[in-house]
Parts: sequence; structure tokens; C-alpha cells
Amino acid sequence: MNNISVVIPALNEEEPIAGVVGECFATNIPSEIIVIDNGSTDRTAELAREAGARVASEPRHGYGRACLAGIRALKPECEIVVFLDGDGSDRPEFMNQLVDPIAAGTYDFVIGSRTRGQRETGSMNFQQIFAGRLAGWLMSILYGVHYTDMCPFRAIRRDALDKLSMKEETYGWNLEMQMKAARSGLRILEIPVNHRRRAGGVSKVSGTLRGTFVAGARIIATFARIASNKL
Ligand SMILES: Nc1nc2c(ncn2[C@@H]2O[C@H](COP(=O)(O)OP(=O)(O)OP(=O)(O)O)[C@@H](O)[C@H]2O)c(=O)[nH]1
Ligand SMILES: [Mg+2]
Repeated sequence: MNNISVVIPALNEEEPIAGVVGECFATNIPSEIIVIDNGSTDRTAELAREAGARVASEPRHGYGRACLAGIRALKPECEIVVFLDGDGSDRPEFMNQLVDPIAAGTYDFVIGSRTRGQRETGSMNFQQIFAGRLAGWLMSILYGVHYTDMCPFRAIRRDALDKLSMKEETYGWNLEMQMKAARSGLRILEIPVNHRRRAGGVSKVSGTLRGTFVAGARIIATFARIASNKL
């Protein structure tokens, strides 16, 4: 069995975090689960640790910063990295479908698509669905790949991830990985994954006007940066 690590960025997710960690362990897939406590002011870190996760901390807010801290915290033996959100909206029971094609040596990067899966009512808003489709369409023109979402739930070979030299510190992180994976010729597979509403706690991105605008701006800036071939 490959050595698989799960990285979960979490900012003030004390309600859902233990359930997320528990569901990931229940798959019997990961050999470690790292929760990045991204400056939480609640009991996220404590509850993640109690649920069996290793907790790394990144005190400065930023989705990408948390993911970068997660990569730094990976154990050396890790061969495949799985990312998912800490709010209980991603479905760990799909993890085998993400990691199996990589473990089999057929693909390097396997990403979920929530727009192709079954979505609980209200789990994604129009802007998120539209942004994912639009970004996918633009990337198909640029790189000839077929993405239909910027889903946070994804798996990638660790050595391939290291070579992407990820930089984005905020919400452009997911898009940056997809663009760099396509640009560098990784073998990419997208699979439908189901999605549900967050399992408690408060929305920071899509559920608030400010979050939506900040995320939208970061995503556009990321697209421009990578499309113009900058690192
Ligand atoms: N917004 C934000 N989220 C972070 C940060 N660091 C980690 N996260 C985590 O990133 C994930 C995505 O944030 P959410 O608030 O769920 O954003 P969303 O999925 O657009 O919104 P929901 O509709 O509430 O699910 C969650 O697990 C957060 O805890 C950060 O600095 N900012
Ligand atoms: Mg969410």
C-alpha cells in the first residue's frame, strides 16, 4: 500500500473538524492526517488532535498558506497527498477513487468534480458552479484539459506536487494546482464526487459577500499569473 497523507486546512472549524478526521480515518487509506490550524481562535486544534490528527499551525490566515504549511509538515515517506476541506462538505468515502488511479501508476493528479457529482441542496451556490465551469473552459483552451470544478478534494503524487512549486497563499491555491498540473503535463483524471453542506460552523468564503469577492479576485489574479507563464 502506498504511503498516503491527508492535509486538511481549517480555520475555526471546531464543530465539524473531529467528524472530518474520523471519516478520513474510517476509510483506512491515510497513514497520517495533518490538520493545519490556520489561526483558529476556537478549539479546532485541540479537537483535531483528540480525533487522532497531527496538528500543524500556520498562524497567518490564507487557504494557500495553510496548504503550503501542510506540505511542509508531510512525513518524508509520504507518496500521495490528499487535500480536503475541514468543514465536512467533502465526502471522504470517495477518497479511494481519488488515490487508486495514482497508486496504480495510471495518473499523477486526480481531482473531484462536485458539479458532476450529487450535491446536497444549498451546498454550492451559483457563483461557485459558474466559476468552476468558466475556469475549466478557459483551461481547456489554454492546455487542452477538461476540468469542470475547482474542487478542494483532490489527490496528487507527492513528487509531482513538489515539482509544481506552489506559491499561491490564498484562495487561488486550488486553481494554481490545476493549471500547473496541466501545464507541466501531469496525467490528470477528474471524477464526480458528491458534496454536502458544511457540517456546522460558519462559512468564510462562498457564504459571505466579502468572501466571495476576495476569493473571486484572488482566483482571477492567479489565473492571470499562471496563464502568462509566470511561476
Ligand atoms: N476562508 C478561509 N478558509 C480557510 C482558511 N484557512 C483554512 N480555511 C479552510 O478552508 C475551507 C474552506 O472554507 P469555507 O468557509 O468552507 O469556504 P466555502 O467552502 O466556500 O464555504 P461554505 O459554503 O461555508 O462551505 C474550510 O475548511 C476552512 O476552515 C483561511 O485563511 N480562510
Ligand atoms: Mg466549505
